[in-house]
Amino acid sequence: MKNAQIAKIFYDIADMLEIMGENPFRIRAYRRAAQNLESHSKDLAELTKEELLKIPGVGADLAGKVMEIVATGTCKDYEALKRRSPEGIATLLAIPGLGPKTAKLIYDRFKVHDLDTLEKLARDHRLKGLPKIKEKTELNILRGIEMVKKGGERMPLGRVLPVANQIMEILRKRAPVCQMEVAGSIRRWKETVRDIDILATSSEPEKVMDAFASLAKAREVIAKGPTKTTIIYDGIQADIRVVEEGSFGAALCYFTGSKEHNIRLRELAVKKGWKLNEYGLFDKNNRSIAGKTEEDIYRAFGLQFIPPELREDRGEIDAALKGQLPKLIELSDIKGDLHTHSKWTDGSYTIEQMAEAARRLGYEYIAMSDHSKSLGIARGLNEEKVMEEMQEIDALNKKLRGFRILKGLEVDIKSDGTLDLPDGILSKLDLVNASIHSGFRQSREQITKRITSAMRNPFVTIIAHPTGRVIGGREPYDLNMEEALRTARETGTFMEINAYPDRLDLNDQNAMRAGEMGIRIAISTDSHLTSHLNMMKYGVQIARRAWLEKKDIVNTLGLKELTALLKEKRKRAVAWA
Ligand code: DGT
Ligand code: CA
Ligand code: ZN
Repeated sequence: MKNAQIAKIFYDIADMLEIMGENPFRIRAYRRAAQNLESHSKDLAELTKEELLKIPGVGADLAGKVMEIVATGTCKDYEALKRRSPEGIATLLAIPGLGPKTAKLIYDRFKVHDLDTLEKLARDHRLKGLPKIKEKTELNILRGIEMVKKGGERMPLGRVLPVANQIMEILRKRAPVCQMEVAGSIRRWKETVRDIDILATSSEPEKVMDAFASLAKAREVIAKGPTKTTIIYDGIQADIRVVEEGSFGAALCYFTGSKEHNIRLRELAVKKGWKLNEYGLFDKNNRSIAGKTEEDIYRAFGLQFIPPELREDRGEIDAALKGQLPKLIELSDIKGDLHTHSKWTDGSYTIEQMAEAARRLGYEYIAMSDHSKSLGIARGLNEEKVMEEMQEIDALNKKLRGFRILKGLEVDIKSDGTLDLPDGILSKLDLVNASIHSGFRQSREQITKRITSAMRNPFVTIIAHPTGRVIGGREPYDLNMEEALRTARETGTFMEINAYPDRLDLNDQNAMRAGEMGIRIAISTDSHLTSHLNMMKYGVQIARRAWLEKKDIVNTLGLKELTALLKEKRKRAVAWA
């Protein structure tokens, strides 16, 4: 448990006491203790009762509560207060910018206990009549409500990562930062993220805090201290911490997480009689063993360096102890993109423009994979149009040297499980992505049957976005993944990791399972714009989180090896047809 979480309970207690009109001295005592607990330099969870009692404002009663919270995550008095408080008042108190006094006023007058009603009251200017509430207060309340509504949501990594990079770019220019890295779930490339955690070293931490708090897009400064500041930036909560140079590696390790990985590391430390925290790795005499770099820390444990993407407690520590971590695929291993769209259907660029953009990325090939006819909204292609597009590709390929446009298609797997275009056409192409764009609500049996029958077609090379999910948009359809993967293995069909940040489909866990089963994977961007080709990195990172290596990914092959591989399934098809 972090100090801030413990302090928050004390702040909450103070707020509730205030709402109930309790003794102001008691309320102030809780607030003062909360402040000192929050800003305490050591982990409260690690302190003895004697050490707790040395913290200003913490007497025997509060020290006992801290220990209770550390042990159980809460304390009895807090739970009792919550039960005694008017229902829903906690919801009001959670709104930034709405203090307990105002919350109580509003509550007493309107008996509101949900955000929507309060929002309506504020919009209709019905709060304004209350003592001390002005139009500005109403605006603050509205902004606070918006933040609460957003705050609970996890956002796609693709939305947050560019923001984190932007913040760091500005700070590197404007603030005296020395080292700086993003930590937390972003550094682990988790598909969704709650907030931005930045770590830095600096000889002038306060200047860094000032620069961070005064970023132009910092709409709200939630907390600002000498070495830690929290803001809302572009609708996203962002924290920065400045740590000592000698602790940077330890802090980076701690704040990168995951929490579960940290717990496993700490267990290793305890076994050796050491102590690991965000300040460093220490022996039993409290002498520092490591802390400056993460590499030093993992080395001290006799572990291989564990890349952040693997730190999810999925067996990485045991593997690292044995020296058996995978040699993870890297973006630079990728030699081409196998799922892209052009103006022939719903893309915005010509084939030539897409090919040029791929070439600029250093690729050897790109597959055009426009939609088939049943996808009306994408102006899907019928047989004739497919053949016309292929002629254009042939012509372009004649002009190109050292680069090849592969002839592909994204064929729709229709609701009845048949493919949208006949084998006669599919067999003329270099590769076929097959995917589902309709009938998402079918039963598990039907969906699974659709996917596996598509796999049994010898000309279907890859199943694209195999679960159909859109992060924050659409749940995956009900596919029996194990059965699909077994059929992929049996038929020699590849599975896609769709790198588009709203999809990331297969996700890391499914991709990991596919890798374990020896199924080959294509990492593709599904680009509809030339700039989308740059999304490849998100797919590669999913593959890394899935423990995949270069050999698992088909588009790490050079053009010659890839074209040979693409023919294999067709040849083998005779055997299992
Ligand atoms: P998020 O923010 O939900 O997307 O995921 P994280 O992993 O970024 O989580 P966050 O921001 O709450 O905390 C950042 C890291 O700090 C987390 O990955 C591990 C570390 N951490 C946070 N709380 C604890 C804790 O109670 N115990 C341990 N061992 N580590 C923690
Ligand atoms: Ca985080
Ligand atoms: Zn597509």
